[in-house]
Amino acid sequence: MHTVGSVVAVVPLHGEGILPTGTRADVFREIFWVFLLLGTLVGVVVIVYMFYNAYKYRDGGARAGAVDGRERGAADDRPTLGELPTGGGGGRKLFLSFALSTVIVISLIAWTYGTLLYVEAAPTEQEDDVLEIRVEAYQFGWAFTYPNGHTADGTLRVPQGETVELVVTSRDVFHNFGIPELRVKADAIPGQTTTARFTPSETGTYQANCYELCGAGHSYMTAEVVVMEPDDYERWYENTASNSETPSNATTANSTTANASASVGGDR
Ligand SMILES: [Cu+2]
Repeated sequence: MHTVGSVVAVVPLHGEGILPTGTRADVFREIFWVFLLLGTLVGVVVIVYMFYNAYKYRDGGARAGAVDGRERGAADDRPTLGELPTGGGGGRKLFLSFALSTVIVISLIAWTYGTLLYVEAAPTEQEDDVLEIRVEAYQFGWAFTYPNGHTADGTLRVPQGETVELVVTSRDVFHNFGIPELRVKADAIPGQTTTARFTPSETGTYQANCYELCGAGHSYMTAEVVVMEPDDYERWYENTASNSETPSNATTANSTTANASASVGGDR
């Protein structure tokens, strides 16, 4: 049983640095906040500066006198009609804004890239500690196969706090398995497998969707993801042996789960 804390502990390199730590969900949350805060900051600076200039160079009603250039008063640096504004300061402002933008953009690229390298990095846990579940997409649903051969259609059960590795593939066309709340997403491609790891930190029921337009039933192609207390999960798992769960409403479920069992047998 591994907690989020132990995952962080084995990655000391990122412990005190600027790169995020924790599960995928934590990392993506941090990226989201950094981009939101920086974007808001830049937006506020640009908009405040725009209003400042709009106010500073507002029409004071002295337009008629400004035509001959002699009565321009306080706003002496105001461009006249037809004159291109220089920006003032001998290009200093232009240089400063370019330099600042470059620094911000390059740091963001470097930081995001480093962060994604961390997310995509080789697993930090031993293979034995990972619960591997095979996910098979079909038009239009999901079949999950557990290490003991148990197959469930439409419901994925995982224990809280344990690292789960999804091995995702498809029986027919391209699909994409995603659980937005857990920040998990993986392509489901026929003839290939894609893996995705996650460590659910809270129990609850989440929804998985298909994220690759795959036909008329695409928008109904959902699955339930139940994150259970580890003890509850163990108890449930003990009883699964190799019998299969079938959804109550789908008429095609029997044939599809039969296919799942057959293909799993062949693959292993
Ligand atoms: Cu699909």
